[in-house]
Amino acid sequence: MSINYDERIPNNVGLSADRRLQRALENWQPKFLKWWNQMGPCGFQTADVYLRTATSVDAKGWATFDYLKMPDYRWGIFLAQAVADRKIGFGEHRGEPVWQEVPGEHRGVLRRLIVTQGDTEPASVEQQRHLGRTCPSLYDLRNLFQVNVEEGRHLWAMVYLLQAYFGRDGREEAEALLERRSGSADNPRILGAFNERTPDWLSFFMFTHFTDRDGKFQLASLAESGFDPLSRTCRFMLTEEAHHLFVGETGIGRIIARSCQLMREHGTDRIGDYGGIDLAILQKYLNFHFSVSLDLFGSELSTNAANYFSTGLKGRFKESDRNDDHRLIESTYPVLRPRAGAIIESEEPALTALNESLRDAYIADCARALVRWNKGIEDSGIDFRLTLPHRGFRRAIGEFKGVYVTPEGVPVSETEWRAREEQWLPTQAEREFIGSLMTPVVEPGKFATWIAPPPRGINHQPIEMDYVKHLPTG
Ligand code: BYC
Ligand code: FE
Ligand code: FE
Repeated sequence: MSINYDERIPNNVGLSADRRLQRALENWQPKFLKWWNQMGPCGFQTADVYLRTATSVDAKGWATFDYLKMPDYRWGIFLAQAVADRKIGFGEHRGEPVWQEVPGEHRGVLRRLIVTQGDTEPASVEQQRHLGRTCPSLYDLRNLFQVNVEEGRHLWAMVYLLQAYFGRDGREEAEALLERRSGSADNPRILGAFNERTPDWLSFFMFTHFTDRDGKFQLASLAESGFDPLSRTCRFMLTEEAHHLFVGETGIGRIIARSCQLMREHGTDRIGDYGGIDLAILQKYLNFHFSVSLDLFGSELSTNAANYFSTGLKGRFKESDRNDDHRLIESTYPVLRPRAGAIIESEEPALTALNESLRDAYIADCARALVRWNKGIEDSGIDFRLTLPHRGFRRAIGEFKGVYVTPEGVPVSETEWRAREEQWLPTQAEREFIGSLMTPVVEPGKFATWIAPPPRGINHQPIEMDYVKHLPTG
């Protein structure tokens, strides 16, 4: 399954054999590049970045690393290897052969799922476009750009499906994906989190940890799809996604390590004067990014979600590892719901509760990372523990929308919640303080005051390698 790099659009889908599709994608390619140049990493398009590029889709050794200017990155179409005789694993069509073409009756719904997924990818690039100028190190700068070019490739992954399988509608959607803008008042991105700002690197690491992790769970669910091209696309995207999650989790871990070091050195937990980030401020950023990412799973009770599943379009996380009937017609699932000033657990039809069960898997994954961070804090002898806020805290979608819940999970009045909001979420002054720490560090091997160096470099290279060369001057 090696990738053909001789073509204008690198691919492993035999693009040259389909002239119509090839023309459609070659027509979209310059529009993508125009978007990348306008909305991609601001100020760094001519820098040489030590990037990995996909060379095959094998489990082992699928990438090469080299210096590249980002607009020269070989964005392309890479599907994971087909599974022979694959069968639909869930829903009404369980046991039937997977679809290689879009079933007519599911066309609209499937297109919508693909568009929603595709929309997040360029959105994140737009959100992160100003971060290069305030990088804490060349190592981190390179990781930012790696994430950015791969999110660009994820857009290609979805645009391929739209162009290949959805005719004129698909072509129109592919154009619209380049037209919406993160945070725009009149043409915003589709999902809430992708219209928030990512103004500083603490936000960036929180985003790659918490919001890219929604990507992991959504892509894994779509990788179960009965529509085989979607499944194969998502399977390969997941291998790229792992790096984004690595950037987020280790980025926050390194901030924590540095904060703990400064706290010990100076015998105080207020380390702002020493160029560090107080763990209490980090907790507030965590509260924000966790809650905004929880909204991405949709409503607790969703007939959309039930339909995606019953029709075989979107499965559950690790569907095939589960020991049940994979149809869920009779099953129930416990869902937390606000009721008359309390939060109660209510057994709901498992089919309509699928968004909530995916959210549960996500929360458990976030909790595992939190244990690792807290272990680091504990090992430094510091008496502070990070926590995940309650799932009802600060929600804008679903059952908890318009309900005021503390991070501990206590429903309170709006007045009380607003009075205490500053204890839970970053204040303007704290955001400005974090902003003030964001002075660029571009000397190879050097790191900003607020973050520890990583234990090792990229691709077995030394930490002090010049991961980005020919930086803009001034
Ligand atoms: N913001 O029935 P419901 C990633 C809408 S991240 C705004 O509960 P459903 C990445 C919803 O669309 C992964 N609107 O929704 C990460 C619906 O609208 P309509 C992205 C929202 O369909 C970092 C209405 O509310 N992939 O890859 O059950 C960097 C009713 O909601 C939100 C996917 O999301 C929100 N947060 O579930 C780069 C997978 N939530 O139809 C990339 C594809 C809901 O009434 N998408 N709404 O107009 C899906 O599976 C589903 O669309 C959702 C929503 C899970 C998002
Ligand atoms: Fe992505
Ligand atoms: Fe990602």
